[in-house]
Amino acid sequence: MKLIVGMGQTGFSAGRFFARRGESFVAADTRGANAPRVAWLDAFGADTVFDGEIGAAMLDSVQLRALDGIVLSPGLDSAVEPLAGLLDEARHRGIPVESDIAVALRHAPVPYVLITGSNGKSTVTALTAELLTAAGYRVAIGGNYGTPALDLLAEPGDVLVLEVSSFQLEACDPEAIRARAATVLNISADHLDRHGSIDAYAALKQKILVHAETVVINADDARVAAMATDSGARVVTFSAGASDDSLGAEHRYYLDADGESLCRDDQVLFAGEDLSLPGAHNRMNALAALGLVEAVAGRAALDGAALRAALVAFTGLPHRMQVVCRWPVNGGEVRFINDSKATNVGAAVAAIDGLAAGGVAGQVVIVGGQAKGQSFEELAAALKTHALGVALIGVDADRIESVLASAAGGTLPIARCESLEAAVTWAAEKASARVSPGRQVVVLLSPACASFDQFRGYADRGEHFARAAESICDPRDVPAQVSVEVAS
Ligand code: UMA
Ligand code: ADP
Repeated sequence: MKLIVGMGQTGFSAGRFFARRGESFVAADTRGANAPRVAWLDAFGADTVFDGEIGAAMLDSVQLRALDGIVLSPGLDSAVEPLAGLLDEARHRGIPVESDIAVALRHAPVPYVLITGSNGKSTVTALTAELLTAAGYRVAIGGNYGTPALDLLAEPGDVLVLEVSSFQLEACDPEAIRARAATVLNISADHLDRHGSIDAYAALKQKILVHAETVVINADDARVAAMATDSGARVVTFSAGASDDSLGAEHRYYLDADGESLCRDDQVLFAGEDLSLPGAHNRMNALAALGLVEAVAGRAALDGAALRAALVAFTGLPHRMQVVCRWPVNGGEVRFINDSKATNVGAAVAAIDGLAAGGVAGQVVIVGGQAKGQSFEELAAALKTHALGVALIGVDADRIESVLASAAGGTLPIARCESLEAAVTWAAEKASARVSPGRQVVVLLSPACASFDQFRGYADRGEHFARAAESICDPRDVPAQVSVEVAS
C-alpha cells in the first residue's frame, strides 16, 4: 500500500502508475476543500482517498496499516507542518518517502536523460527530444515539463528525456539515479525560500550527476564546473568560448569566435543560421542539447540531415522571449515580448541584457510577483543600465521597488501597478514616447518572480499579457508568433 501526498498532476500520475501495476494506494492532500477530490474520486474511486487529517497520526490509522511507501508531490514543502510530522514519523518507522521522479527512475525500463538547472531546462529538454527524434529514437519527454514522469513509463519508447526540478530532487536518493546523460545547465538563485541557501539548492541539482554515465557541464558557470570534478562520469563541457580543458572533458562544445557557430572540439558543427532560437543564452542551451544527444546517439548522429533540419525548425517554447505583437507608432514600433517564464532573476537578467545587446532602442520592463526569497540587486543593475522604465506588479513589489530605488537613485521611472493590464498600458505609453522613425522599443514582460499571487501560473500570466498587448496593437498587424532577435 502506497500513500500519495498531493492530488495535483503528480498525484494523479502516481495513482495511474500504481493502478497499472495493481498496487493499492490512498491519497491525501493538505488543501482540504480546495483539493481536486471530485476528479480524484472519478479517476480512482472512494477507497483511494485518505479519510482523516494529514499528520503523524495517520500512520496508525486502519486505512494505512499496510503502508510501505510514500510518494510526495513536488509542490509540497516537507519542512512545513503537518507534513513535516508525518514524514519524520514515516522515516522513523523505516517507510521510504520518495518523489515521483525517484519512483520513476527506479522503474524506468529504458535509458534516461536528465536535465536540470535554474534556467533553460524546458528549452533544452524540448530541443534534446526533438534532436533525438530526428536521430531516429522514439522519445518520451516530460518530468517537470509537460507529462509527469510516471505517466511516461506506460509508453517509454527508446529513451526518456526528463526535466527535473529541485523540488523533485529533494526526496530522491542520488544512489538510485543512473542517467545515460545528465546536465546541470546553470545555477542562479531560485526557490531559496524553500531550500534555504544557494548551496543547498545546488546540492539538490547535483544529485543527477553523481552516477550519470556522461555529465554535460557548463564550463562557464563556476558552481556547475565544480560539480564536474566531483563526478566519476565521462565529462563533456559546453561554453560560450573555447574553454580550457581543466575539467578533463572528453569533448568540448563551444561557440566559435563569431559567437554564433556551434563547435565541437576542433570542428564547426553548425553555423549560426542553423539555429532559429534567439539569443546568446539559447546558443548555450543548444550546445548542451547537442552534448546530451551525442551521449545517447553517438557522434555520427550529429551529422544527420534530419538532425540539422530539426535544429533549424526549433524556434523555442511559448512564454519565453516570444514576440506577441507589434504596435506601429511614430514611424517605428513598440514590440511586446512575453517572457513570462522568467520566474527568477537570472532569467530576467538574461532577457534584459540579451535585448540590449541585440540593439533595440530601449525597453520598458514589467517585473514582480512572488519573490521566492531572491535578492534583486543583479536585476536592479540590469534595469538601471538598460531600462527606460519599470512597471512593478504583484505581492513583492515593495521589496523590488526599494532595491531598484536605491540602485537607480531616482533616475529610473518606476510605476506601481495594480494589475498586469495596468502595467502593460503604462509601459506601452512610456515605450511609444521613445519610438522614433525606424526604431523599435520593447515592452518586455520578464517578471523575475513566480506568478501564483495573481495568476494560475506563468502561462496564465503570459496569456494575460498577450491579451493586453494585442488590445493595444492593431490586430491587423499582429503577426504569427515569432521569436525576437536578441543578443548574439
Ligand atoms: N498543494 C498543496 N497541498 C497538496 C498538494 C499540492 O498545497 O496536498 C499545492 C502546492 O503547494 C502547489 C500546488 O498545490 O502550490 C501544486 O503542487 P503539486 O505538487 O500538486 O504540483 P503538480 O500539479 O503535481 O505539478 C508538479 C510541478 N509543480 C510544482 O513543482 C509546484 C509541475 O511543475 C510539473 O510540471 C508537474 O508536477 C509534472 O511533473 C511546474 C512548476 O512550477 C511547472 N515547477 C517548478 C518550476 O519549474 O520552477 C518547480
Ligand atoms: P526552465 O525550464 O529552467 O524554467 P525555460 O527554458 O522554460 O527554463 O526558460 C525559462 C526562462 O529562462 C525564460 O525566460 C528563458 O528566456 C530564460 N532562459 C532560457 N535559457 C536560459 C539560460 N541558459 N540562461 C538564462 N536564462 C535562460
